[in-house]
Parts: sequence; C-alpha cells; structure tokens
Amino acid sequence: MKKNINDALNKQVSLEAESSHIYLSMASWAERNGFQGVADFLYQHSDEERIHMLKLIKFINEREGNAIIPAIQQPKANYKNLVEIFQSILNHEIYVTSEINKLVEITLKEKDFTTHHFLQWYVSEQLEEEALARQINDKLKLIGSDKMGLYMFDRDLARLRTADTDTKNSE
Ligand code: OFO
Repeated sequence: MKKNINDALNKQVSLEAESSHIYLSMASWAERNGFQGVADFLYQHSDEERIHMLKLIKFINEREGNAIIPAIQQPKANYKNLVEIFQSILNHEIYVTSEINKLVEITLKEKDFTTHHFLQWYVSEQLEEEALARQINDKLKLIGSDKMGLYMFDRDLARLRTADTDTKNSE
C-alpha cells in the first residue's frame, strides 16, 4: 500500500473513532436528560462508527499497511436540546462524507482500485446516514417544543434504531 493512501486511511480511522466518541457523549447526555429512546439510538450509532473504524484498521493491515490507533479528543458533554444534537449530527455526517470523497479521489489518482472498491461501502453508508439525519431533523422541526410530540419522538427513535439494526442483520 502506498504511503499517501495509508496515511489518508489512518486519518479516516481517526475520524471514525472521533465520530463514535461524539455519539457516545450525545447518548450519555440524552440518557441523563430522560430521552431513553434517543440514548439507545445514539449508543447504537456510536457502536456502528466503531465498527466502521475497525473495518478500516483490518483493511489497512491486510494490505500490509500500518493501521495506527489514534488519540481521541474529549467530545462536548452538554447540549441545549435535541435540535442541537441532531443538527450537529447532520453537520458532522456531511463533513465525514466530504472526507470520504477526498479519500476516493486519492485512490483514483493513485490507480489503487482495490482501495477504491473497498471505499464504496463507506460512500453508500454516508448516503444513508445523511438521509436519516435529515429525516430526523425534519421531524424535530415539526414537533417544535410540544412536550407530547417530543415524548412520541423519543419512543419512535428507539423503534427506528431497531428497524435499522434489523435491516443490517438481514444484509
Ligand atoms: Fe462512519 O459513518 Fe458516519 O460518520
């Protein structure tokens, strides 16, 4: 594996680890603030990001590169409300997508078609995650500050998590 590809993949390892940590911190905030459905959804999301990181680590090492385990910064611990959480998630996922796109571009420049092929999974995953984050943000806009609406939202999010897990398990 070429050094610039190895370095770019390690940068992505770091970003996936950071994503997992951010969602873990958001999950803990939701749990502390009585949104158990949101917390379950975010704990699950954090686990998924860790799996994304592991997939990269294993790929780099299988291709005789060097996967480096990064240090992770402490994420933000407190949020104003659910709107802030889900808007941050959407912004973060848009950023991750742009980083994946840069990685794909490097593999094309270097004619590394194996890594290019491997990254297609991440391209589709980002598409799904961005769409889901947009859908959730739209729901929250409709609910506004209605307490019953937020209660139902919390309950629905726990179900959404289960549906997503079920789909992934049957893949
Ligand atoms: Fe790793 O899937 Fe989003 O960030």
